[in-house]
Amino acid sequence: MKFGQISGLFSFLIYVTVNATDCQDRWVAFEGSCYLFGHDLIHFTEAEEYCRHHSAHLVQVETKAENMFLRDFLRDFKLADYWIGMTDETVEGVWKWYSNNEDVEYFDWGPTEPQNVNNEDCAVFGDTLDYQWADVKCATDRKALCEISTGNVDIIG
Ligand SMILES: [Ca+2]
Ligand SMILES: [Ca+2]
Ligand SMILES: [Ca+2]
Repeated sequence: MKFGQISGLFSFLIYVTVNATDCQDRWVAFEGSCYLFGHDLIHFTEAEEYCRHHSAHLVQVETKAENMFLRDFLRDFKLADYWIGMTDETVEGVWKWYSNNEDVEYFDWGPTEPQNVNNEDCAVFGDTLDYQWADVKCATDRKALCEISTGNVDIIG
């Protein structure tokens, strides 16, 4: 393990300790939700399956506060693009949460996003956009970012 990884892990452990609430190991807490940052680069539907395997869904970003928390967290680790659990595959430009088909109401698109280049119907926190959002093709490889709200935490034990 390289020094950068060790110091990153150390920061992570401090972070988790300070914010420890009801989340399981490896999950990060913020305002009633727990988040899991996946390691593998996988397609959108595979990422959602990964989250469901953990009794969660791909992240749903409902508020500016939640968005800023996640962007700050991703920025500290500078890892990769992370899937957001929404799609406009049914009606172009109309974004719905993948898990419940409800309208997405808060957005934080990067400066030139979304462009729907060659039909981009999924979305990520963009590593090259300071973790603002970009639409991308669903069948591309990004990392999963799972969320479970505390209202659901009791079913994962
Ligand atoms: Ca949320
Ligand atoms: Ca689109
Ligand atoms: Ca795009």
